[in-house]
Amino acid sequence: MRLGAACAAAILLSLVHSSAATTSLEPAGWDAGVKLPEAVDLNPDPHVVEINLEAKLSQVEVAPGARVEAWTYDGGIPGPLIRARVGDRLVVHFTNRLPQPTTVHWHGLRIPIAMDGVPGASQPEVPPGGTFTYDFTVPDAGLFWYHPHIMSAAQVGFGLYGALLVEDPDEHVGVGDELVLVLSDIGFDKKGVLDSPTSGGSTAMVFGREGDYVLVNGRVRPRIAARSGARQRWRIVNAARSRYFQLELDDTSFTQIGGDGGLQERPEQLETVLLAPGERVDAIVTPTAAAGRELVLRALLFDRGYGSVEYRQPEELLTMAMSNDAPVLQGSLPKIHRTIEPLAIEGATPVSVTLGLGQKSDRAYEYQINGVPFLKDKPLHAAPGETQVWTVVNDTKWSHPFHLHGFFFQVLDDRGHAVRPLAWKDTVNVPYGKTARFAVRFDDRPGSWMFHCHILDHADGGLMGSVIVGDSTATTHAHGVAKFP
Ligand SMILES: [Cu+2]
Repeated sequence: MRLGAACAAAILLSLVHSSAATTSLEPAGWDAGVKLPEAVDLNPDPHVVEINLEAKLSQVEVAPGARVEAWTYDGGIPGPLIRARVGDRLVVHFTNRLPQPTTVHWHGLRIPIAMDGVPGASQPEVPPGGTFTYDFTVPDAGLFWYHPHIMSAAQVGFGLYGALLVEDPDEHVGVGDELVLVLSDIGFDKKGVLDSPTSGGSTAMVFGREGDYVLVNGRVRPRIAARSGARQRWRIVNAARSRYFQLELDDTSFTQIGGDGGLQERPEQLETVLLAPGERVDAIVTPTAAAGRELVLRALLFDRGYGSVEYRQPEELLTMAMSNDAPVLQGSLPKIHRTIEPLAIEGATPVSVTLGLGQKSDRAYEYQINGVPFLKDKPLHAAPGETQVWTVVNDTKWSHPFHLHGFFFQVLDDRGHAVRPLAWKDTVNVPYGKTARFAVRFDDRPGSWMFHCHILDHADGGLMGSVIVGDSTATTHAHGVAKFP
């Protein structure tokens, strides 16, 4: 009998937990100001997400009266939220209706090189009017994102980016209210004409161009509602071409539970969270304030080098209006834990990458890796199964978010130990004048994989290279549609 009662209690407890994890505590329509359109799954198979995606020019209003002829996926900034479950097959029928060639890169996904969206290494460019089918299995849970990998600074700056949320049904975070927040910026004039991607010339390239309109899910300072004491899970991606976001929410801390590659080892309580371009943050916030009060999410000044703090002010990103609903008193969060083993780095191959800035001519600069732009004709190499420790030295006066395609890594501290809480990353900020280290284990996905600064002006300005995994002749060219295994 006692056993039976214990069982019943356990079942009841799990019901309470699961309902807490799926039921909204927020007022109706609380997230309407930031809700992203979602891609429509055309495939009835529950394990296949099959969508159409179209890149095209479209009129977009980012603030009342502020309209721009932007470059969009499916007509909006950002593009549609693609939602899948870990292990699903994702099929994307992509059509290019832009006046330029483009591709789609799936940032952070550990997928075959033929699906990585890099012209020359993965697939041919998709010309205007052309199509390409991306078809792969999503191997990891987390928030990822998609964007072009041709003239990236221009095309991303014009509005081409969207979020891909890969959910894990077995993940028990215990929060039913969730936002996906895509942070970005865009620049255009009073006539709604986009800023030239080369405005400001070489000097602007060296800094990294930022747009005047700072956007949350494509809008200038949108509003959401919130109920005091109710938890919200924020899945955030920085999709800006250059801008950093150091976030602070009035009177509210962040419980960061994950980042680029899904949940981290354990939660971490933070007053601010930093997202360099390309990075993601998964955090729980619990605003507690009187009805009618407005809490502001702002980007604090963040020093990423000369020009980033001088004559600038913090930027207000989002307003959270506290509702009249009775405050919620919630118990403690469920224990959020993910077992991540530190990569064994004894005997790992050391790899040195130095980021520098050189001068091509009197007034033209170029970024360099190990002394040459684009690591000209000198790709790095790795064998499947090989573990490498990369040391990335930033020998410039600007910070660089360093991104590796196709593989996760673990950031190491000065003594070579993995930074706690352990987390999988694909992008790490290398502050100016500083050095970052990470350990990466290459698995058996041969090909030529890019690494580059995710300030896309810097990438286009020379901070880009590749690592060839496996036999270099296995590098794929002009692949067309890859067959699903
Ligand atoms: Cu950079």
